[in-house]
Amino acid sequence: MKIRISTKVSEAIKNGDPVVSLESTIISHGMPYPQNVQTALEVEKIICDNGALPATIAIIKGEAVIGATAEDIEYLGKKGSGVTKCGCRDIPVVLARGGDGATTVSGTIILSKKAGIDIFATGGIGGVHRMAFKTFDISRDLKELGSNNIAVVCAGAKSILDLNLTMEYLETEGVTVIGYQTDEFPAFYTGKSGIKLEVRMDAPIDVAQVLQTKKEMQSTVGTLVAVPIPKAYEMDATEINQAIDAALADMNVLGIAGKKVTPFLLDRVKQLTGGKSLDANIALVKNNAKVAAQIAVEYSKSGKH
Ligand code: PSU
Ligand code: MN
Repeated sequence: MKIRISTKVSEAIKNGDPVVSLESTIISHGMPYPQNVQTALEVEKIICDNGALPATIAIIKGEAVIGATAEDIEYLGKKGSGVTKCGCRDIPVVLARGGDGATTVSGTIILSKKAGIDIFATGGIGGVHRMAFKTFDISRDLKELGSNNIAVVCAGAKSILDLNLTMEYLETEGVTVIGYQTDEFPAFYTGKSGIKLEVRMDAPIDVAQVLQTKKEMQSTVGTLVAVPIPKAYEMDATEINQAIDAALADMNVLGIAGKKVTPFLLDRVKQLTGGKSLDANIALVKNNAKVAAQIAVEYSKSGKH
């Protein structure tokens, strides 16, 4: 297996300095070019401005990259869905073939842990799909969160999924779910899902203490830090839910299945909301990056005591 860890990132990991990893499917399959590249670079800058080091993760020409360069990000963003969407099962195939891959949440968790990174920021995680009792469509993201001690900072999950079943699955997997400055599991485009959370934390240091405790326990299970989209960017719940229902109906008519489901729904929702969902998406990813960097700074301090 070929792996390229940027010098800065490997130094920071060795020293226990704050590092935040980032996924790349959001670049290739989650947003259109050039907003995808622009957002990815801005997100990295936000992490730096908040005192941590970003490490975007991807596979480029058969090499697992931990800490993609600006050129790598431009390359992935331009190729878009021409890059293989890499979850857990796809990584070895793309590496062995010398191909290009964009890592999903599950893929990014695996490569983050391989490099020794404990905190990862993204937009939304995959989950249990609606009608999963018939389709069996449950994202690998949940299994990977359940088997790696990593903190994933996200804006909850989209209601293209069944959020109640997703929460049940996270409980089965033993994933600690923390509402960051919220009592409710956020629904990505909106802060509210109606699903109450047991654990709420309001400061980065409180989350960092949980992560430090899990490290000391040698836990092998992940943590989900759910951060609501900033109020100013929240979408109208009725509008977004109508778009999601229409996208799901289109998916059923077209018979979309397997790994194409999530990218199809994301793209359809974007079309149906006239691009409004993209603005919300960009705003929440940036906010998650900031929160993840702040948590990483506190986590690093607690590790050096
Ligand atoms: N949800 C989003 N945006 C995304 C994804 C999910 O709101 O970009 C991407 C992430 O990379 C996630 C993946 O890990 O889709 C989940 O795909 P699947 O449902 O096929 O497991
Ligand atoms: Mn799936």
